[in-house]
Amino acid sequence: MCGIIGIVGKEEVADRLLDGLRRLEYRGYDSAGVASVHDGAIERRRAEGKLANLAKELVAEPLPGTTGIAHTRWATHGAPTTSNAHPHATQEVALVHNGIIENFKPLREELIARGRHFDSQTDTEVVAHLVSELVEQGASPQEAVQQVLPRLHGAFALAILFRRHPDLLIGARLGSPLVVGYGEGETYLGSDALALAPLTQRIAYLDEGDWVVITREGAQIFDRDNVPVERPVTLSGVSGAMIDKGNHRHFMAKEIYEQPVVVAQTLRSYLRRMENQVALPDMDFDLAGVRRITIVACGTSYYAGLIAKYWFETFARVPVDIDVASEFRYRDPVLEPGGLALFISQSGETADTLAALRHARAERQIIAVVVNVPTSSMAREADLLLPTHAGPEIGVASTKAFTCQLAVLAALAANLARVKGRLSPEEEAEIVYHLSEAPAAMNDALSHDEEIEAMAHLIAPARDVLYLGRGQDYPMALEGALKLKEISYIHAEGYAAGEMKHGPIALIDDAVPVIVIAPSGPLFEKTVSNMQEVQARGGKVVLISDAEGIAAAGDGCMATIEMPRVHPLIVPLVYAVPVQLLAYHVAVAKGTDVDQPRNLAKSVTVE
Ligand code: HGA
Repeated sequence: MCGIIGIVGKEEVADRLLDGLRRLEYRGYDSAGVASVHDGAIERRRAEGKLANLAKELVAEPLPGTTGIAHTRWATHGAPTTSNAHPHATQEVALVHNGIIENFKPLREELIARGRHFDSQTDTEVVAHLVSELVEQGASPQEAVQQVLPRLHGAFALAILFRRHPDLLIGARLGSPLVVGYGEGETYLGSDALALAPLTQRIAYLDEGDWVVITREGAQIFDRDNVPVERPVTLSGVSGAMIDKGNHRHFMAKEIYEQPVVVAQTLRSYLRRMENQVALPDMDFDLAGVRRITIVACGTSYYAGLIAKYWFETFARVPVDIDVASEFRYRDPVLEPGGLALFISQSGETADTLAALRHARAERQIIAVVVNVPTSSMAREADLLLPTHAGPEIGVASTKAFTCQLAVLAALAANLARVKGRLSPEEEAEIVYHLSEAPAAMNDALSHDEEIEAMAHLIAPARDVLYLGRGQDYPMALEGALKLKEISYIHAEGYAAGEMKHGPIALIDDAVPVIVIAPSGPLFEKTVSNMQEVQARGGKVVLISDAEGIAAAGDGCMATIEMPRVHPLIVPLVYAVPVQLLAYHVAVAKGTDVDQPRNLAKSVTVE
């Protein structure tokens, strides 16, 4: 969601700000804008829609200046128009914001009553006016920001530019992420280290409530009580090279294809092949003492959690509660002190999940996180950090992060089972063996890409699509429906196969394709019975199964997709591939914007 970058530089900054926005565009593409101070005045360029529009604007009217801020927007308050695009500015200040100012209405009314005029419908603009008012009354930038921050409720990462202080920016964060980058005679602000990668690798992560004054010479950081503090400077290790699509048409396709490699990479840190054991990073709590697990996540990560619930319960016999993060803390969950709360997020910044994590911390839970960004807020606040090694995921629809999360969760479940005395060395060796087989089986799944592409026209015209699965294939059905919705805009629902007769079967007719996920195994026949109930009502089925399953139940299906026969533990890793490819090819057939689907953005840093 909204990406921020700011530079106090030695040289002109417009091109570098634009380059930074290119790295942040996955976070939002409703509009983009830049501002700088030049010749004693604030200058701005803003454009609705994708970054390319701003780039054109900057060619038509270049933006001079060596200090500047920039923003790519995912709108929360106010339509995605140019007037609502950041930076928001008065004559004295310009600022960019990621987050939501929840009390913006009373603040806006108060400011209007004092005669201030608003140009946008955003929540953000109040901050510009509050800071500007004080500066106009003679406050220094530091004094103004210090007085305004406590008045803001909600979440923010801010970068603020001052007309009369062309060599300084102020940043602040509460809830939303913000980093400081240290260059040679230049200093930067950014939503993440990736945005700053070509400029510097030397990064300090601001803590909750911190604010910072940056100049060319460096940064002075203050905590929420305005006490000067030091935050460690780390080397980000993020590549400065622009992430590209390789030979693929879309990032999503590239990321689907990367899965065998990144899953193998992830598994390497969790499996000791020689010892036939799973291995977790060191932890300073007693995993064997965990009696209950609470999993909290959003979207695709939540479905990874739902699959893991089956594993934790089956292998370790530990009961699992699971909830979407946006509901979790508002239902006042009963959490016994000492329980393990497990949070799953690609970015590690998902606002709902982060808020849930802090709630669980306050309820004295042990905090474990599965994240793809090991420097993220969640990673820094965890007792146990379980990183995935998927590499940057740029496609808005999550693919490789999901399968890497599954790999880590499988290892965690096996480890828990071992320390609980529920897994013999032979059983553990078997798990290690099957997990190690997953990348090759995923490669095999990818080899069906062309067949899946060829059947996309069967799904593309549909208005509604159902996905069915049982057991751990049920969350996969949910994930399949989510993928299709996200990128093809076709309404899709995932259902537990056996639940369909309790309602959704009423939807079945020959215009509603039904995707059935049914690998051979103990649940196969039951799922196939549900599939036949669909077919008996004229429903058109696409069956995803292995050769044996297709031989047994493929007749009468509109299409079949054959997967390799694999151990149940790795079925979700393997079956994720056809589910993703099907959504991808349907979206391509429909001509939608696969990597930047409408209304969505990645790294959801607002609640
Ligand atoms: N509330 C601001 C910023 C939006 C944001 O951070 N989205 O992730 C706006 O609507 O412009």
